[in-house]
Amino acid sequence: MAQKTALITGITGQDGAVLAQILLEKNYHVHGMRPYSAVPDTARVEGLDITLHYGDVTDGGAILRLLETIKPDEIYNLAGMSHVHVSFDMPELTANVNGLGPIRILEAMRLMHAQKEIRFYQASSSEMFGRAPAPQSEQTPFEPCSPYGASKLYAYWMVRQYREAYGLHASNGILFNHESALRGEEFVTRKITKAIGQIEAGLRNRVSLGNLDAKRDWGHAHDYMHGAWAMLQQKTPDDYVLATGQSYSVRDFLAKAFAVIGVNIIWKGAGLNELGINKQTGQTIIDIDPALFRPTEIHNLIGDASKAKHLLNWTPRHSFDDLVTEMVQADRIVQNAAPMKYGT
Ligand code: G4F
Repeated sequence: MAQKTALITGITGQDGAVLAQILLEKNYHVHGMRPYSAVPDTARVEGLDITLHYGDVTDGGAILRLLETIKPDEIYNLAGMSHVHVSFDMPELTANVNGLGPIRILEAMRLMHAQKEIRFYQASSSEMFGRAPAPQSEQTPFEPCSPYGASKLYAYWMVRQYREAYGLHASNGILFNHESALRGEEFVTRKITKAIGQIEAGLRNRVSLGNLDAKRDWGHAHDYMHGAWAMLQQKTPDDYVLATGQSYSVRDFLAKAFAVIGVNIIWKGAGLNELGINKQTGQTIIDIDPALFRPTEIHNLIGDASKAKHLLNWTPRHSFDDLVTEMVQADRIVQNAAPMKYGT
């Protein structure tokens, strides 16, 4: 079979790096688009046999030139302003990058459609469900409650629009939270596992967090990027939820993660005065910072991935326990000899 060419936008992030590894294993020629950054941002893809290009989803001309040059078979749009809390501070930028960015790619594809059929994957998000009651599936009406969720929802509908109006092979992957040792440190799971490694090594005393009772359906990035690839192998484009079907609170994640290094937590106090105490030593290891609460919050996400299971034969391989253990172990300073990797 001829070697396929893929373009990944947002290649320097967790998902981009994981997907690049999966595609290389499948013998793809992998191109990555990354925005200019004054500080080094390619650590996650260091050593991979890929071609990097400067480009940005806010620059339509750059995208069109790139597509004309590399003529990809598949495009995975993983570029985005991905931090939900930050989207409240930068709603316009969030709309431009997350909402309009995919349209710039779809427009370029539309211009090239006569020359070449390109398949397109859009990183849609469970954040689009917002306040909709769990469990959430492709049939659940969306009710976003953040600028991030609203921006992703606009892009979701535009992907469907281009699919229906112009016959583009464009699919939405509605992915619930997915994590790994490559997760950015600004997201709660990695923030916790990184802090645990530092607390264990005596480099800090505690970690400050926001809402401990929010529940998320946390899966492993490797499983989810494999699902993204599977979506583009289908003859017909479509929209799919990827999720584990189980949800845990931030508090549950903390308990499991600290248990990996043998620490049990006792909770004392309530609300903003709540503290997590190390049962063995009596030291405070968790406190609450009101600045980390969001103006509006999703309380519970649980995905129903039956459609992906049925049509893509997709099923998550990693359990919640596997995920938490892998992330904590990767961030241990005391006993961690292995370099960061996403797991298998
Ligand atoms: O890790 P988070 O920041 O992820 P969030 O907001 O669920 O979004 C992630 O998943 C989405 C898929 O549903 C993606 F679309 C999105 O790009 C991103 O990858 O926060 C998870 C929960 C929230 O309820 C938050 O309020 O953790 C709570 N939380 C509590 N303390 C915290 C903190 N979140 C962060 N980031 N930092 C804290 O200190």
